[in-house]
Amino acid sequence: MSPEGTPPAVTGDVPFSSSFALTRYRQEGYTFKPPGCLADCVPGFPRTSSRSWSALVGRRAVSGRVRLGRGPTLRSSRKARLVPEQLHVEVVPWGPNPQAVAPVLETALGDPAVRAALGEAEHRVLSSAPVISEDPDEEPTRLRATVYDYTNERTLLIDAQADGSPGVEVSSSARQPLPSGEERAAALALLEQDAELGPALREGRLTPYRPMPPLVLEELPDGRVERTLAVGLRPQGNGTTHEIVGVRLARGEVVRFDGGAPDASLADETLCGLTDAGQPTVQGVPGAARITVRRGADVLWTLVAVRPAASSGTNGSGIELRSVSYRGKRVLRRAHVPILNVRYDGDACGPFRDWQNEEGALTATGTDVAPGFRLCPTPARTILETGTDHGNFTGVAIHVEGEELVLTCELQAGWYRYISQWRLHADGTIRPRFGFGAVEDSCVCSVHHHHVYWRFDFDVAGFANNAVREFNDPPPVAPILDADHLHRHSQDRADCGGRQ
Ligand SMILES: [Cu+2]
Repeated sequence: MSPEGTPPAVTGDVPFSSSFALTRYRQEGYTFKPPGCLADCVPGFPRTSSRSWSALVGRRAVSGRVRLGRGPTLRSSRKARLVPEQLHVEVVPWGPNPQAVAPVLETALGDPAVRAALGEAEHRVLSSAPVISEDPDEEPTRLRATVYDYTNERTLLIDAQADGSPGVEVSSSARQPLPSGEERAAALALLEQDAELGPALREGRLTPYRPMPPLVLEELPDGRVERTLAVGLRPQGNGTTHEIVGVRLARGEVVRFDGGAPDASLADETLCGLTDAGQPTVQGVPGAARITVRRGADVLWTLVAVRPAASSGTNGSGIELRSVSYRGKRVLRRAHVPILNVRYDGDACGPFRDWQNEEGALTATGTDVAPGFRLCPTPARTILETGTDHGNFTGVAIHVEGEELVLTCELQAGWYRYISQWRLHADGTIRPRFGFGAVEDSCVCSVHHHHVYWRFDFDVAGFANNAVREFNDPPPVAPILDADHLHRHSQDRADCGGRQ
């Protein structure tokens, strides 16, 4: 959200702001609520206003609700009509079993093609996860291990068949993947041996934390990047100074920066943000679930939810919904947040492009129903409710609040904490929400804005007759367009690769 309360920009090929889609949506008995914010770590940061959404889609599109049909048991008395039968939620695992992924990839790593590519290079497996299919109805058939080759400063992607059948593919990339937990631990172990910083770290006078950016991407003359993990060192008094340093695992080298922090970051005396529990996070692991919401015999919602740690996109996309149907009719092919940026006023820090595939802990008590999914009788408590990012569960907490199914997950990106949440009402309303927080650091003392880009691929009652209508407020300036608010496109899904 921008601070002006304007609606989020939307990427993708979908009729997100389409009055056609919304009209159709309503005709089918659904309503769609604006994406919105739960909170923000910047005081005075406004939440999304209903006005801004009305401006986006027109007031008529969001006014009114569609009444639910009532089951026969609800007609027996006036009281029964006022108290609908409780919603029942069923969750079953979907996609590859996490326990099956590791052995398949372990075998793949021993493949001659992989051994030839790695040779004697020093390397580390950073993540192992299924490759999410573009088709939301298709279960993943490939698994991918992401390996960093420190000797040659490159990333190797090793793809194997999920069922363990032969056929390993190896490709290399100059892209720097996010550090893994094991890699961060190795960096910290190296820092503890540093002649200048080691004693203060070992004695607890400096506390390590995860800063932004997570990696320092300085290019070598040949265009490669020497992999350098950023580590924040928070002072605990006793004459220590706040600093963000770089650790080069390949050389076993610690890099100190002029001004105490790499470009685009800041390490000064002032710290803002909530307490950092420093708990382990979860990234790059499988986990998806098929969820069914019923009231009595009526099936209201069916969908597949992918945990953020397994979500699609270059940097993940939060809790990803796929194949969402309401009362037996398809509503969304996919809905997620593929892009999340942070911009500081005057570029005091950043800008940063954050990732949505690293899960932090929240507090959720209930039953583990699928890998990374916990069904709870009470709402999950995140950093926004507790004021700390300490928790007892990493994954997606599911609970029913009144007439809504609520999916909640807490995400981490450096010092940022995000809440990815979806609310699906029994009356067909979908409310995507996002929450913002941060743990102690220097950058977030400055005014900044989190920009959340939702991507909604609507397939209301199927994908036929798709159309895109874009509403701009304020209207674009002529002659770019016709200076009208409403800009129409027509789009035939079959022209975009087609799908069934
Ligand atoms: Cu913030």
